[in-house]
Amino acid sequence: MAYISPALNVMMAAARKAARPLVRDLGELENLQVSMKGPADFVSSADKRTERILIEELTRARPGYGFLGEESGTIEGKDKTHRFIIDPIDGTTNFLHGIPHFAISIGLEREGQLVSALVYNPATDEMFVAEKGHGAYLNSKRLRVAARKTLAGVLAATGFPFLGDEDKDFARMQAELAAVMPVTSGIRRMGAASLDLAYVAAGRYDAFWERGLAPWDVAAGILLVKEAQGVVSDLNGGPDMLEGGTILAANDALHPQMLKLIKAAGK
Ligand code: 2AM
Ligand code: CA
Repeated sequence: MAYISPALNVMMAAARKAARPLVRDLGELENLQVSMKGPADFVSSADKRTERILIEELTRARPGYGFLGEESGTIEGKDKTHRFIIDPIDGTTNFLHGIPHFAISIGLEREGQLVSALVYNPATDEMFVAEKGHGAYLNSKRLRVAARKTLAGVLAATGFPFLGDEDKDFARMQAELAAVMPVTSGIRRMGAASLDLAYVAAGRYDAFWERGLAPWDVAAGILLVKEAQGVVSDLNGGPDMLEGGTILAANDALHPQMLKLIKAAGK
């Protein structure tokens, strides 16, 4: 069984509560796809509502903890040693299109270190959790990154640069795809970084890399991968993947191989 700390228990309860209306919304969005009004406003309000419920529930159980949320930004708490990092709907574009691949992501930092993590996909009811020093779990099954050691069989995941990013990012992405595609068995681009990292932790993907991410996209996923015995770094191979915007996650054998490929492509 998973070791679930009291804090993680609180995070799981908050995520389940915030997820309930999202499941209803998903059904509604499937209908809105064919309406003229379009679902964009609907999604923006779902995003805000989800973050509000999460903050309310977490604050009730842990008054004083600070927050960094995609919608609310930084909320200072009285307790300066704890901070929740929240993405209310990661994979917003999927949600908007009625595609059941999105997640609530919550990471908890204690003195600047990630100690508890949750990535929950309400549409599939897959709850990925990790506790520093106690492993990563999917529902209550212990997770371990894939064992594959050579690039040939690798299924890698990535994300594309966002609209508005400069041309050089697109050129670099194309170069990276051109480098990775021929030497691996495939690339996926599913559009929710938190789930990409959870899938690496679960051994579904062998590797994941992306640029231009925010802390709330990756906070929980970083701990999930580490606790599943994976290796996570930024795309320079350094430790700045939470704030620095770039990330590479894989097992210890593949991580240096992927890093070398991606770095060489970016030159
Ligand atoms: P979102 O769905 O919460 O926006 C897709 O490549 C990943 O990038 C998703 O996790 C998505 O999160 C995130 N993303 C999309 N636009 C972003 C932006 N402007 N800044 C940071 N992350 C972004
Ligand atoms: Ca996000």
